[in-house]
Amino acid sequence: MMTDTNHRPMWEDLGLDIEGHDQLLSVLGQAYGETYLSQANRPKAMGYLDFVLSEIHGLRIRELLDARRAGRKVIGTFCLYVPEEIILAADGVCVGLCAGADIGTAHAEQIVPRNTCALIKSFVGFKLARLCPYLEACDLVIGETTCDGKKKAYELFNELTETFVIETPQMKSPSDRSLWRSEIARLTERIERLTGRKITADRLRQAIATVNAKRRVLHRLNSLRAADPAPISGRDALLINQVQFYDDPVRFTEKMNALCDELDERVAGGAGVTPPGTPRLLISGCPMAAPNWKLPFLIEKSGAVIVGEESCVGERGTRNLVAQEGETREELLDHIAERYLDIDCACFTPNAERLEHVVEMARRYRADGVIHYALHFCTPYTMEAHKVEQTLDGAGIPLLKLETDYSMEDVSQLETRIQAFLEMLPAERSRG
Ligand code: BJ8
Repeated sequence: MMTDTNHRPMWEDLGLDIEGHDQLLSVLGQAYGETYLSQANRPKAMGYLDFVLSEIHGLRIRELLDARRAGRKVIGTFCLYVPEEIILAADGVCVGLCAGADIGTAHAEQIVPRNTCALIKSFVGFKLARLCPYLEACDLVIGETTCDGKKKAYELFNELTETFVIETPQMKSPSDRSLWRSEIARLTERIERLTGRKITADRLRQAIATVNAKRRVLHRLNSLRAADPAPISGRDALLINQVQFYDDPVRFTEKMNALCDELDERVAGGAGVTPPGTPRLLISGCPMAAPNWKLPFLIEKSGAVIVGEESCVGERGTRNLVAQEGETREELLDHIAERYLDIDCACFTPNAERLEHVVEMARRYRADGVIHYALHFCTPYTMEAHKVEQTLDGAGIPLLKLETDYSMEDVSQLETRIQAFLEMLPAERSRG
């Protein structure tokens, strides 16, 4: 898996460290086998995801390079606040860059402090170690001033690859909204300059429709997961949410609709991926960027099923649609700005919407409990965990707070805590 030697000349042309990259692919292949291919009773349509993963550094990279040869630009992003619609409207290709492996950590720690979250170390490490073909295929990276770690890391990152940073506010007052709207205009202008394409109202409308369709299919998937028994594992749902960041959006939507057709049948027939009565959990917290599958694997291996993700790689990222009505490009950009500022990331203060969403999601997915997941040294999410705890406590929903990173050192400790949490969940579960 993932070792097709035909791709080697392409990786060499991209300047990858071939030996290190071979190692990465072999670690990934092994982790994928253990986490994904070992699952029983997977939906058949997950075969598409298996194929995508088997070509994660192969065919998709080839597509990106073909797009570049055809005159299109490839633009990398690291955060939900960067509107994909603006990139698509300029005929660009948007790639959500992964930051979920610790293979480049030693490189990263040469320029960022050790007490930086694993996600930041991961993207810095990938670049320094020349291991990510997506990064190397990008014409431009867009950063954002969300948390302090990211915004300072982008200053260093810009010395390695051109990084255009937009300012995300920290609050949502009228003056923050107008700052944000002007940043959307500045981003639009930068992308037009890079691509040489004018972003018209028609192109923007089409791009909005494309990304909304992708979000809608993920809403469809989410609502199917509310069924008991759940028709798909949390691991597979996470993979789908990860792949949506770099697959072609139209193809992805079509394939995921086919998957949902299959899940519809499962739900109608009362069939699940796990037996009825399996404890159902909601994950809430930091994003799980590919290939970070550690915690979902441990949770489901312990006998629970994950039924929802209150996460950027999950429902926080796809909850809201962009309004499609509007005659002019400026009106459509207004809608984009509004939609993106509604995202409830912990980098904002106050962030009451997120607390409401965690409770609402736990109820909608009939979760028996919530696992709050934060990366070590992530101040926004580790701090906000306390409010999540208070809120869930008030709602009578059990919570387990975990902090971890991408290393495997704490696996047995995490397993013990997850198992203890599952044991204390009420035996008679009241749902709905
Ligand atoms: S919208 S969550 S993707 S900023 S884990 S780097 S917050 S120290 S990733 Fe994020 Fe956008 Fe918000 Fe989502 Fe900083 Fe925390 Fe690290 Fe984080």
